[in-house]
Amino acid sequence: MLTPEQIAQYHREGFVIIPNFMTAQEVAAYHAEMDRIAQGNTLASHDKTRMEMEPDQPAEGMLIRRIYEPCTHYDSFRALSESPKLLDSVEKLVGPDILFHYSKINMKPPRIGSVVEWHQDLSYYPLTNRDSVTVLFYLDDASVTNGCLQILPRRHHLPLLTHSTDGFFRGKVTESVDASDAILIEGAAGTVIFISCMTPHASVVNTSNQSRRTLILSYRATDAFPIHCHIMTDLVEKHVRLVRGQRSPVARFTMTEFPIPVYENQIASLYELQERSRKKEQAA
Ligand SMILES: O=C(O)CCC(=O)C(=O)O
Repeated sequence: MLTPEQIAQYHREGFVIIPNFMTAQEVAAYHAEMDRIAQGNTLASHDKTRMEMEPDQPAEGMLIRRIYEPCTHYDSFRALSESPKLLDSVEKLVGPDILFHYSKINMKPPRIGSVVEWHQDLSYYPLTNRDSVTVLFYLDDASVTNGCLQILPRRHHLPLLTHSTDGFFRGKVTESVDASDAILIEGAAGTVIFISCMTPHASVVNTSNQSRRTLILSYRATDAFPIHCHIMTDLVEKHVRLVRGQRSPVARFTMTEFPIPVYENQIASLYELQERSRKKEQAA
């Protein structure tokens, strides 16, 4: 359960860090589950509906970049998404009526783990209001060398930064970012970080020999309705479920306008979108 000071920090800074949210035993159980999920998948042959592989490895390489929607597909992660301990904290941030929105595991394997450039989560999933929180668990000790999270504090009340060029969504902030006050969040496995959906965040490549896995869940108030953005909304919304309180008969609007993410080609993951954007910038 978050303390009043932690809740105040979230609203003031746009994030709050809680060490030791998970026990070492819980972390170990999630490691075993991830090993089970990963088994038998290679770059050449993997279940594309369940995971994305690191692209820079041999065909028989087994390094996974992202596991999709663990809280939909696997019981232990689903149980976490509905656990009273976690929902009690989420309730303090978005109110008593809560929808589970989506989940993912970013694997950032040793020596290869991909970069994540600055972005704000709401740019991907526009909603009628900002009562949406990203819950990021460190499942490994995270440091500067294995690509811990970086955050820009106190930006969450400002308008959305630009994430498009030439009218197309690039999956990352495309205007120049003043990162002089960026906070690098090192932390032990079991730490959780609650992040406003409007807080810009990023992480660098993993240059170490240690993996850096993050489990990310997103929740929103039931009166934060999705603004329909083509097939992307349908794909994500099928994972949405009521986890506490009541569904809302009204949508609450707190913004008068919001940019729609328009994809240049087919829908792509954050990694692919950002990679394409970097290639485009290099070619220009
Ligand atoms: O795992 C990370 O480093 C953060 C990733 C992230 O922000 C995302 O997947 O939206």
